[in-house]
Amino acid sequence: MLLTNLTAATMRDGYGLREDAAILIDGTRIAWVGPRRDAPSWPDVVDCGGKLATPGLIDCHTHIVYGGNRADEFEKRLTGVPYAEIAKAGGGIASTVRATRSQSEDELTASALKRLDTLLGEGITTIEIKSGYGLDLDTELKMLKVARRLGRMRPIDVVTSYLGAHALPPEFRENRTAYVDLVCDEVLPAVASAKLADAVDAFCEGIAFSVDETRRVFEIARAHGLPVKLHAEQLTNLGGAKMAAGFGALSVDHIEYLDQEGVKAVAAAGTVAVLLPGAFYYLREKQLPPVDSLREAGVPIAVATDLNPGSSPVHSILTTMNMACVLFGLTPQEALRGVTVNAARALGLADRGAIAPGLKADIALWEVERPGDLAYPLGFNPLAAVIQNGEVVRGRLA
Ligand code: DI6
Ligand code: FE
Repeated sequence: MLLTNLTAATMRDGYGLREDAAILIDGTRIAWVGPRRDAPSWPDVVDCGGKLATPGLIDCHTHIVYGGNRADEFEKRLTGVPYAEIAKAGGGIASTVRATRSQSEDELTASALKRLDTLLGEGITTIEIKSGYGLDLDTELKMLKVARRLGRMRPIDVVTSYLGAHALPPEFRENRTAYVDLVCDEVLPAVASAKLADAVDAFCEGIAFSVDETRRVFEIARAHGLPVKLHAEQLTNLGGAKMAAGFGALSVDHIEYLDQEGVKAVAAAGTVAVLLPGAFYYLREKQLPPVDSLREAGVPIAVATDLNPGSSPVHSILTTMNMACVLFGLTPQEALRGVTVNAARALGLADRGAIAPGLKADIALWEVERPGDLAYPLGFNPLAAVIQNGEVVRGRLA
């Protein structure tokens, strides 16, 4: 089909704005984009009524598969108990682990679908989903199977990450090394041979895993041909991002405490910096990520919801874009690049994230005048329609 009478934010360069444009979709791919008057003639023409077209949005960091509820911890934190202290006392991630282990695949699927449907309502066409609330072989496999299944149940591409090194499970409290052994010798190889993960992630932090422990996991990931990414420098500066860059990591995520040396390493490796303002907001953090240094070093910046039951129960990519602007000082253009072209790069996906010939026909149409309108209001959703894989899966184009 030929979409005409639209403004296209192609994201090729800045917004890559094309006014009075047309987009030709042939099968599952974009075949052509340019000025309406130069459009090739095509039998199936749709007048889009002046809407804004962007690439389908990409949420490149989420934990939407989980059991249980941690609203009680929110209440505790607001009486002054810190996140790290709740975690040490057996709450936090460990509490979600207990609930996730006790639920069936069907139960986990049902609750995750509600979260996914909320995100889909804001034009997301690709989502990354992590494991990491199982921490044993069966539950990690269960979470990843649920994630894959979600991708078959809705018009969305799901990319999965195995996050075995997320927290130390209670049964290994006295023996950290034995848990890292389990991840390296048993679970990661099983996940890899079942082809359930597209990447390997870890949480490198004082309350989680050290740089040396994380490196062990990454070496096994590399041996299985899986790319790595890292939750790094969220609460302290351990140097995890630099180590991850040494493995050519796809992304380093959070990075509020990343120092200049870390920025240099990440820039040299071509690793994407994924900013997660939802966790910063909920944990009422003060340390800002080094946005100016990342810009100066030319590090691509992505933005994601980090949707999870504890530190970021954020079910909105548009709100997250706004938070990235208000809290971290990104421009609306950087925020939109952060959920399109740079988010695609953070997932290692070269076939999407922009509107250009040859790329996947994943497009969101918005009832807005200009792309800056997407990151500006809070709680207002101007989504008009979504095309995924060349098919209209939501709303109306005209
Ligand atoms: N960092 C995060 O943002 C999530 N995991 C992580 O390592 C939060 C996990 C949680 O609190 O449940
Ligand atoms: Fe996370």
